[in-house]
This record gives sequence, structure tokens and C-alpha cells, in this order.
Amino acid sequence: MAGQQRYLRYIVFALVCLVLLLFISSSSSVPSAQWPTSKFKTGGAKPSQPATSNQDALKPASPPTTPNPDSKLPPATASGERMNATFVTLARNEDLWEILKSIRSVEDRFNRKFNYDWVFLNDKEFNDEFKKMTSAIVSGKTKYGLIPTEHWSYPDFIDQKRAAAVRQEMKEKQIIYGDSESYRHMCRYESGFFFRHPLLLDYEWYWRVEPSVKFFCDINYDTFKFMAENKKKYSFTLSLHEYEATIPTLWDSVKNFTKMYPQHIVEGNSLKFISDDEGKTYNNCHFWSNFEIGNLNWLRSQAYLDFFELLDQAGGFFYERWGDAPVHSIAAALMLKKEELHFFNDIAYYHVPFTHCPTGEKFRIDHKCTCQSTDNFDWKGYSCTSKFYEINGLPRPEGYENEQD
Ligand SMILES: Nc1nc2c(ncn2[C@@H]2O[C@H](COP(=O)(O)OP(=O)(O)OP(=O)(O)O)[C@@H](O)[C@H]2O)c(=O)[nH]1
Ligand SMILES: *[C@@H]1O[C@H](CO)[C@@H](O)[C@H](O)[C@H]1NC(C)=O
Ligand SMILES: *[C@@H]1O[C@H](CO)[C@@H](O)[C@H](O)[C@H]1NC(C)=O
Ligand SMILES: [Mg+2]
Repeated sequence: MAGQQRYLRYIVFALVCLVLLLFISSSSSVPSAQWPTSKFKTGGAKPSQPATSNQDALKPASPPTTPNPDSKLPPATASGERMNATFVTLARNEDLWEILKSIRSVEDRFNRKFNYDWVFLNDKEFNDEFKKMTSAIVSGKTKYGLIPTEHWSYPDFIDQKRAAAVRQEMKEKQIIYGDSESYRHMCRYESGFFFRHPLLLDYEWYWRVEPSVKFFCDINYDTFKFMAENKKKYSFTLSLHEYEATIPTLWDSVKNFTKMYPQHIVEGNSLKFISDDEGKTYNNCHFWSNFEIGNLNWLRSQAYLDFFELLDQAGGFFYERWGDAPVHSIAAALMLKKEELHFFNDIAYYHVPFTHCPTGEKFRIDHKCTCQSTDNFDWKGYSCTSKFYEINGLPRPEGYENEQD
């Protein structure tokens, strides 16, 4: 009898334990099991068309367990039509890890809301790792293009022995990239060919991004749409003086161009930005072309193509070390109306060694900026941005004095 009772006690005790265990495990597992994985799956799907509205992709499959009560937060993806636009990056396979940082920065501050495409160009085939890693973090479509040899080699009118002698000379003078052959092909490609790549023929607008750059503030509107609506063709965030030794005869060629093609020189242009003596000499001011938002159809226009062709024939990409920044800038200053150029003061940007950080604390707070105003290059002596303000009659922002040298 006593043995049976003990047996019963054991059973009751075991049952109680089981019920307790079930209760603990079920109550603690509810929230973690409902962590919104399903929402990530649907929200993360790439829109197949860049131009369609993204409303559907945003609807979560099930209601989130912890709704955010802050109704002031903007939607994760901007609504409305997309422009006919793409990011474009020229890079080598070994640039992968630095370009990933740039892309992450662009996505976080801008493109996660807009999902624009990204075109990558290379003089060699991109490898699988490059394609895999970059396509994993671009929110739009990614495309990878090989540059045709004709666009990345010596034209037959170039005397390669003379070019080699120049490289040796520039090396001795320690001119930056002075002895580099690939840097020259790169500058010539960015000056005259990238916009003619078959992958870019599909687009009207481009935003150029290089490895190792940073964006410091939120960009909450569509910059491409801004360009179109305000009839802008070319834009910049940083401007500075070019290193004279890399372009000794560039201005002579530009003068040849203006003589040969007076019809391409536009009235009401920005000649004053690039020359302090009505065109006699170049003051070396240029927009820094590692950042550009611009119109591809302008670069593909007869005016720009004639300009590039004349410069190319002059040989300065190889006999000197002409950069694509002064080439684009001089073209924009002579062949576009003043009003067609835009200074993106609100795009805070870094490319070694210069920073553009918008002047004014309120702006930087409102846009969640992480740059320091004392690093702002705009009002320092080597920048040309104050000249841009001057020729356009723009008032300098309050507080600029504190950011001078
Ligand atoms: N495919 C390819 N891309 C290149 C080559 N050289 C430069 N680039 C790319 O061309 C752009 C400009 O080159 P950079 O080396 O950044 O030149 P830079 O901005 O004048 O100088 P850094 O101070 O080094 O940034 C970058 O997007 C590079 O990734 C090359 O030989 N092949
Ligand atoms: C985008 O622009 C390019 C260049 O102007 C044009 O050829 C193409 O048809 C346009 N695509 C769309 C969808 O409008
Ligand atoms: C300018 O044109 C003249 C006449 O065609 C030519 O001799 C000269 O070499 C050109 N200068 C440059 C720098 O291209
Ligand atoms: Mg660079």
C-alpha cells in the first residue's frame, strides 16, 4: 500500500514539473519566435523595374510585433516615379573592398530610399567575387561592363616613345601619377568614353562614385529629379585649383577649340570661373570630378564630342597628364549656361584629402550629418567654390568666416 502511494506521488510530481516546464518555455519563446523575419524577406526583394513605384514591396506580410509609434519617421522607400538614371563606377577588381565602403555610404544616405541602378566599368573582366559582393549591397540593379580596347589604349596618332619619355621626366619631377600609364588611360576614358559605353546608352543621368569616398549627411530627395526639374546639366560638391605641371598646354588647346568651333561656346556661360582675364589664361579652377551628377546626353552632344576629339588629337592625355576633372570642368564652363551648373551644397562628401561639409549647424543636425564644419574645404584658399559663389552672385552662408584657413 505504502509503495503504491509513493509511486503515485512520483507521478503527480512529474506532471507538475512538466506543466511548469511547458509554461516557462512557451511564455519565453513567444516574442523571439515572432521577430519579424517574414517582413525582411518581402521588404528586401529587389524591385524588378527601377521606374515603378515601390509601394507593394513595402507592405509587410504580417503586422510587426513592435510597431514604431513615431509617425514622423519617413517611409523606408521614397514613393513616386524614378528618373532614367544610374550610378557609375570605374574600378579594378582589387578596388572591391574600398568601393564597397563607398556604396554602403551612398546606400545608407540616399539610394536605399530610391533604388537606382549601378553600372560598373573595368578595362578587365570583373571577377565573380566583385560581382557577388557589390550586387549584394546595391539596392537597384547592378550591371558590369568591359571597356572596349579602342577606348583604353593608345590612338595611332600618339608617339608612344615620346609618351614614355614624358612619364620618365614626370617621375623625376615627382609629379603625382606622373609616371603612370594606367592613370592616363583612366583620365582619357573618363574624359571621352564612359558615357558612350553600351551600358550607359540606356540612361540619361549619371552619378559618379569612386572607391573610398564618404557621404556625411542624409539626402532625402531625388537628386536626379532635382537636376531635371531645375534644368541642370552638371554638378559638383568640391572645386579646387589644378596642379599646373599636369596641364601646361591644355589652355592652348582650349583656345584652339574656341577658334575652330565658336558655335559651341554658349552665351551666359561660366568663363569667369575658369579664367580671370577673359580667357587669356586658365586660372586652374575645376570641379572635382570624382563626384559628379550630370546629364549623359550633354556629354554625348556634338559640342562635347568635338571638344574631346580636339583635345585628344592634341595628345595632352599622354604627352602631359591631363585629368578628366579640368576637361569636364572647362567644357561645362564654356558650353553650358551658368544656370545649368549646380553646386550640391547639401551633399556632404569626402574624397582624400578634401571634405565638403555644409556650413551651418542647423542643416547638419536636421540631416543627421557626421562631418565637422572645421574640415569644410569650401572657404579655404585652395578651393574655387568662393569664386563660383562670386560669379553667380550667391551670398555666402552665415558662419563661413570660421571655416577659412
Ligand atoms: N578599371 C580601372 N579603373 C581604374 C584604373 N585606375 C583608376 N581606376 C578607377 O578610376 C577612378 C579614379 O582613379 P583614382 O585612383 O581614384 O584616382 P584619383 O581619384 O585621382 O586619385 P586617388 O587619390 O588615388 O583616389 C577610380 O574609380 C578608380 O577605381 C585602372 O587602371 N583600371
Ligand atoms: C533613357 O535615356 C536614354 C538616353 O537618352 C534613352 O535612350 C532611353 O530610351 C531612355 N529610357 C527610358 C526608359 O526612358
Ligand atoms: C593649336 O592649333 C594650331 C594650328 O592648328 C597647332 O599648330 C597647335 O599645335 C595647336 N595647339 C595645341 C596646344 O593643341
Ligand atoms: Mg579617387
